[in-house]
Amino acid sequence: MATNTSPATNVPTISELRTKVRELLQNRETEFNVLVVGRPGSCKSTLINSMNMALAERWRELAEFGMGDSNNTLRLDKIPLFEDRFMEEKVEGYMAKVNFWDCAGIENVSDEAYGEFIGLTLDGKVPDKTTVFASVNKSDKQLMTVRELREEFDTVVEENRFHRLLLLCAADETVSENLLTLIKTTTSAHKNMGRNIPIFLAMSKADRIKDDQREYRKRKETAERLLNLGGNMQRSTELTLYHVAKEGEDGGCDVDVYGKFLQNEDIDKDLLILLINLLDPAFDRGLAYNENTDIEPEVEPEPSSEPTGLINKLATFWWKR
Ligand SMILES: Nc1nc2c(ncn2[C@@H]2O[C@H](COP(=O)(O)OP(=O)(O)OP(=O)(O)O)[C@@H](O)[C@H]2O)c(=O)[nH]1
Ligand SMILES: [Mg+2]
Repeated sequence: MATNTSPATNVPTISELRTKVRELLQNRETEFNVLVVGRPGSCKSTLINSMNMALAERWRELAEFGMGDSNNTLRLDKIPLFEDRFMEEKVEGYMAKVNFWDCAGIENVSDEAYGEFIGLTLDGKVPDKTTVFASVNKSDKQLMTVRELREEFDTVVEENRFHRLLLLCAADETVSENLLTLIKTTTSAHKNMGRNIPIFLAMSKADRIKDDQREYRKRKETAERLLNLGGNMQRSTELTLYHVAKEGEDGGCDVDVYGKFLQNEDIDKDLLILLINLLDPAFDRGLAYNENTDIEPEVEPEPSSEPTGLINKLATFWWKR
């Protein structure tokens, strides 16, 4: 009997990916919170709307996103996916307990006030709809101290604790080294009540990388090194999301007569794979409380098996069950 060795046959179809997401969600009992951070314009809000599209198969502007360069997100905004909050409708088969939190874009800063704010957010102490800059800045010239921030945000709301952090970097921009270093330190166990919150990296606007692949590779490697993700294909990816081409830009996604995006299977597949990786229970290990908060910041939860590439890893994971 012929054995099928073609790697292509191992690539799951979109409906298999959706089924896998459903399965992973059914196994989760509590809210699953993902904090989406990155510089202004790194596609945080677009990612949240696109993720909803990949599952709900309908375009909804759940997160306020910039069609021009306006519409910057200013707040920390909790966005439940698979739920249309305007029509109070849930997408059947999905548990409406996955929240992607849209955060205001943070410039390439190294100020500890920003690190502390993100840390307090990850601990579930910063309420939904908090205005980020007004909270971190005391005045035009002065940032809040760590102590002042801790006093301001001193109460944990259990369902607002975070399980993953997703960092976005625009593929066509210089890596924000200060910001990435700050985030890496902030998510480490010694900063978060002993919890070690797994970081995922996505290089956004991948469609813009055509002629300068080499430069792009270097940028991605820099980001992975700063976040200690080198070679971990399950936690580092690149994405093109639902967007309208800017003037002078090629491509862009198809829209209907009302200007709403039409489904794009390539975009949806990449997002579903990212979500499956985010939901992988192997990454929950770091979230247990660790009394020893002197734990080395470098100690990180790793996936259960050796990743061999995103699709392959997923396919292996997929067919094994
Ligand atoms: N070329 C390209 N542009 C994109 C893509 N995804 C989003 N954009 C555009 O990038 C711009 C910024 O997107 P947003 O999602 O608002 O970025 P953000 O990170 O939420 O920005 P802030 O809220 O200001 O921090 C918008 O004009 C999007 O249309 C993509 O995949 N490719
Ligand atoms: Mg935004």
